[in-house]
Amino acid sequence: MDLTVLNDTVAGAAASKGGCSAGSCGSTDDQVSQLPEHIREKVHNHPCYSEEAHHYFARMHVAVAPACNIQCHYCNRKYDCANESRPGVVSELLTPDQAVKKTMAVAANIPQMTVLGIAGPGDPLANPERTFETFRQLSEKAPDIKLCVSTNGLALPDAVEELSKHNIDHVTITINTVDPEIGAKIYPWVFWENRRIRGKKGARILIEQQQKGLEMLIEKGILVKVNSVLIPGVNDEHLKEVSKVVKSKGAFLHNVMPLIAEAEHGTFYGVMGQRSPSAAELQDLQDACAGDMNMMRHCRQCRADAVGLLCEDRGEEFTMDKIENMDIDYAAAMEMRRKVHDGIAEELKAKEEAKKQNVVQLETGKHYRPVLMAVATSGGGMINQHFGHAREFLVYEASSEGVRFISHRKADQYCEGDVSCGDGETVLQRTVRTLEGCEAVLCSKVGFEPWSMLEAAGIIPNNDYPMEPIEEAVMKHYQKMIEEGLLDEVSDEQQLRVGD
Ligand code: CLF
Ligand code: SF4
Repeated sequence: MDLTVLNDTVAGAAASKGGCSAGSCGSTDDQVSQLPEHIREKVHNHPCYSEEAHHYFARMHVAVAPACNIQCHYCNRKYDCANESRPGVVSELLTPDQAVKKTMAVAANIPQMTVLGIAGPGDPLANPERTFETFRQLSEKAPDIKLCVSTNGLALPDAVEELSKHNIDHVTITINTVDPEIGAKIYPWVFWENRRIRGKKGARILIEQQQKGLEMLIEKGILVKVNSVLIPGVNDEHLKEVSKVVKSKGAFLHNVMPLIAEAEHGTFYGVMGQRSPSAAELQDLQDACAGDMNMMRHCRQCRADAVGLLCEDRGEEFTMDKIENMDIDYAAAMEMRRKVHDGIAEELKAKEEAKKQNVVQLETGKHYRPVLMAVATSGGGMINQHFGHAREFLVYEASSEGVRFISHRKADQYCEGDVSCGDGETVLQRTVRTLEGCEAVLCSKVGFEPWSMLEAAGIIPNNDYPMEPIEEAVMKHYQKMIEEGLLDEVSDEQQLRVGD
């Protein structure tokens, strides 16, 4: 048992509680706190279903499902299912027994791990024996872990009854279209009733099964998240319609993910030169869909054997050879897990209270243009990472309406050496380019060289808010920019909420 994990977590919780008590900003991300109690109870510690939870709680995947029953043009079957993972990643395939052992080992060593998902490497429901055997054993042996599954939906209607028996209250369906014409451009075939069915006919079957499965899950009271892959020129305009349809049927959250199409992955789209969307195109579409639906913006397109917080992957620590040598006392681990979860719950409650109490108006009462800021964090909802250590930056928008999370942007660790990326660009140059559009980057520390390069690119580095809650720091910095006369006034009517 790794006691340092618990100590770090509890210490982190206490530290951030102290920081939080000073107040919070006008966060606009109140999706979870505004939910009905019964749904809130289900999502409060699910890192994918709650943006807030993803700073504190971890998930893990077990790769038990190798087969698939459809073909997507963005998938190469040598790799993990690209409906929920980055293409080009290969996971260690496990038997159900190995998967259960691995889950117990991770739960004992990472008490923040609350969710076990099956998301590949193929389609979990095209491998029902392996998937359900894993769920059956885990619902008996580790009842405190939430079970979650992600599917393309073709076999979903036949699996709903079995899913409902295993305490699974979260299902993700990847729905890229509700129109068979568009479907035929994404899915060359589906394998249905022992035959390969191509084109529009196959796409129609898939769409009908997805919609039927969605309705059946809602009927059973199971929470449904819909994933959609944004494919420019194929389903980009159409995804607004998809959002409307799935919301009307009761889906709770929509996760629009960018297509990743690289020729070296050997996918149809990659080879044909189909382009991926830009960060701005993705954000525009997410904003357009947000009028109809709760949008997920913090998805990391995890691998089918991912372990840890969404922003990290600790899979290397839990390979089967390492697990075989671990001595796991699950009863003791359960006790520790409970303590850690209680500590996090207390911290989140304190944060929520502070948010309610510290809504302050700016003296000026004026309205300024929104600003994008990047943040370096290693979790816990704090500004707690050195610029050079960041493997990703979270991007927030500050405006008169408050602070909202926009997206994450991947980076390489500059501190490992500013070597060339192979295309004449250094790691640091590439990181600065990744932050395009942001006007500030908040981190716990930043070195001289990146400081100058960021400034030259019009991105102001800042290390004034170490160990402060992210949203509070972003709003403070926005206020500072206003005071320094850096922002244009948009109107004098709106008020700005700000924490102290
Ligand atoms: Fe896994 Fe998916 Fe469950 Fe989450 S992932 S099965 S819902 S526990 Fe989450 Fe990863 Fe995005 Fe998936 S960040 S790829 S949405
Ligand atoms: Fe690949 Fe997943 Fe599509 Fe199957 S459902 S073809 S594994 S991306």
